[in-house]
Amino acid sequence: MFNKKRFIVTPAVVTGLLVAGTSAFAGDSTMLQSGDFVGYSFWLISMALAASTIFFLMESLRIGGKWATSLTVSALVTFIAAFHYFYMREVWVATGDTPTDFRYIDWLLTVPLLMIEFYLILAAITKVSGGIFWRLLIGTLVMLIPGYMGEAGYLNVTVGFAIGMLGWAYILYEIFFGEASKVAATEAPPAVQKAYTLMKWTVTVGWAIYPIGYFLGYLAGGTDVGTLNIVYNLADVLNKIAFGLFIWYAANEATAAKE
Ligand SMILES: *C/C=C(C)/C=C/C=C(C)/C=C/C1=C(C)CCCC1(C)C
Repeated sequence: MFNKKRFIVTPAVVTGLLVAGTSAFAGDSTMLQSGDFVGYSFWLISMALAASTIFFLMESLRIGGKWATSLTVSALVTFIAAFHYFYMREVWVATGDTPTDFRYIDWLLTVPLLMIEFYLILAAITKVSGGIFWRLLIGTLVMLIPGYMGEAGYLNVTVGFAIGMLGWAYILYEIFFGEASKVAATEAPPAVQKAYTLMKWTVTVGWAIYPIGYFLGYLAGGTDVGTLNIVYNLADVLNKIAFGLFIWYAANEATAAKE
C-alpha cells in the first residue's frame, strides 16, 4: 500500500541524518584511528541511534492512533542523540577528551522527552493529569542543571552532585510511588504495566551510571576517560533505544489486544 506520509517523512529524516553525519565527518581532518575502541563505540552508537529513529518513525505511522505520539517522541530522542553523537565522536577523535558540554545539551533535550513518555503511555490508555509531566520535568531540571554547574566549575562539585541526586530521587519517588505509579497499577492493561515497570527500572538502574561516572570522575579522585565514555555510550543504548523499544512493545500489544 502506498503511504504518502511515509513517502515524505522517511526520506526527509534519512537526508537529515546523512547531512549531519557527513558534515561531522568532513568537518575535521582528524579521522577515527584504527584501534580507537572508544571512537568505535561512538560510531556504533551513532548508527544505532540513527537506525532506531527511522524504525520508531515508521512504526509510529504503522501503529498510529493513540500510540503515534509516544513512538514519535521515542524517535525524537534517538534523533537528537544521533546528532549529538556525530559531534561527540568528532570531539573524542580530535581531543581524546570527554565531550561533556555536548552530553549535557543532549541530556537537557532528551531527558525531559523521556519523562514525557511516562505521561504519554498512560495518556494513551486513560485520562491522566498534566501534573505527572510537570513534576517529572522539575525533577529533571533539578537533576541536570546543578550537575552541569558542578562539572563546568560554576558550583562546588559536591554541592552540584548532592542537589542533582535530590532531583533524581524526586523523579524516582514520582514513578515508584506517585500519581503515575497509581494510574499504571490500577488502570493500565498488562502490556502497558510491563512496559511501565521496565521503564521505571531503566530510570533506576540505567540512569545510575551517569551519577556514578560523575562521582568517580570528580569526587573519588578521577577515572579513565576512555572507559567512562564507553560506559556512558552503552548506557545510552539502554536509556534511549531500549527505553523506546519498551514503549513500542506496549503499543504493539495494546493495539493487538483491541483488534
Ligand atoms: C539519554 C540520557 C540520559 C537518560 C541521561 C541521564 C542523566 C542523568 C540521570 C544524570 C544524573 C546526575 C545526577 C543524578 C547527579 C548529578 C550529576 C548528574 C547530572 C550526572
